[in-house]
Amino acid sequence: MNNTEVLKLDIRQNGVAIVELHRPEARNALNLELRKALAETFQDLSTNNEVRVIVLTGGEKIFAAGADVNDFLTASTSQMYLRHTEQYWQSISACSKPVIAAVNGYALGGGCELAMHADIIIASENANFGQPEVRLGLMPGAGGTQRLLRAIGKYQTMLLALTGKFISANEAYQKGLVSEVVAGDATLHAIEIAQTIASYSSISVQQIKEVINLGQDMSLDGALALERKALQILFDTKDQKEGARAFLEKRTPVYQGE
Ligand code: CO8
Repeated sequence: MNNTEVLKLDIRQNGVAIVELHRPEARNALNLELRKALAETFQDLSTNNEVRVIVLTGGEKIFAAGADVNDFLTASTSQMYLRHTEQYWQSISACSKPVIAAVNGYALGGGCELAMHADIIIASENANFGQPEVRLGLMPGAGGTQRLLRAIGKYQTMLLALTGKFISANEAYQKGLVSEVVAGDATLHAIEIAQTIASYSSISVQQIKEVINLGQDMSLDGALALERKALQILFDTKDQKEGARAFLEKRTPVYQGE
């Protein structure tokens, strides 16, 4: 699991991994090389026991300007199909550990879709979100019509996807696309949140993530049953007993992830 030219990786002792897109000359446009590097990195982080929470950032200036338009110049339908780029996205969406997107600057097109693969989105005040594919004779293809729909509803999604307009971090927050807007660098704040989450039992954290994500597309009764079962499973963990004991003994719990 090494740094590549287009992706930087920093794994910290406290269980937080920071994944940084690094194509500044192309505004972090997601070419195939970057998407493959992202997929491989997320696969490795998913199975790395030292990592409990992942922060995904584009650095201080921009999150990502979308798919690399150069990849679209001559591509045919069958070439696009045979790229099977869904495999790259799946390694991010299937990650069992919480992913926090830290958005400074633009998150556009595939960049906005990448942010929506995260579980929490922290944006700096200067961030902008949008699905401008329609301006290029295209449409979103990695969740911009579906994840956005589930996040902000039909009428807001239609407006963004059909006009290609950009919205500010504060507008995105008001619509429910962003978890928190911060005055400074979104990455620093995302790392603070990641540290808090990493200090909890990784089993309970992963169960919470799984139930929220699965439950969102289930019937309420099914999702409530899933929630009850996941809660019951936690009663067989050492961490659950440690959490209860530590509370009663008025001390900080020491979780083992077991
Ligand atoms: N693809 C390729 N190159 C790009 C992209 C991009 N998406 N965005 C910027 N660049 C390049 C520019 O061509 C320019 O290159 P050069 O220096 O060689 O001329 C360099 O980055 C700097 O760009 P700007 O001068 O435009 O920089 P600004 O800071 O003035 O503007 C913006 C930044 C606002 C981000 C602007 O570059 C922009 O609007 N970019 C395009 C945004 C866009 O239309 N995105 C949607 C792309 S389509 C898409 O995402 C489809 C998703 C489908 C599925 C998901 C796949 C990942």
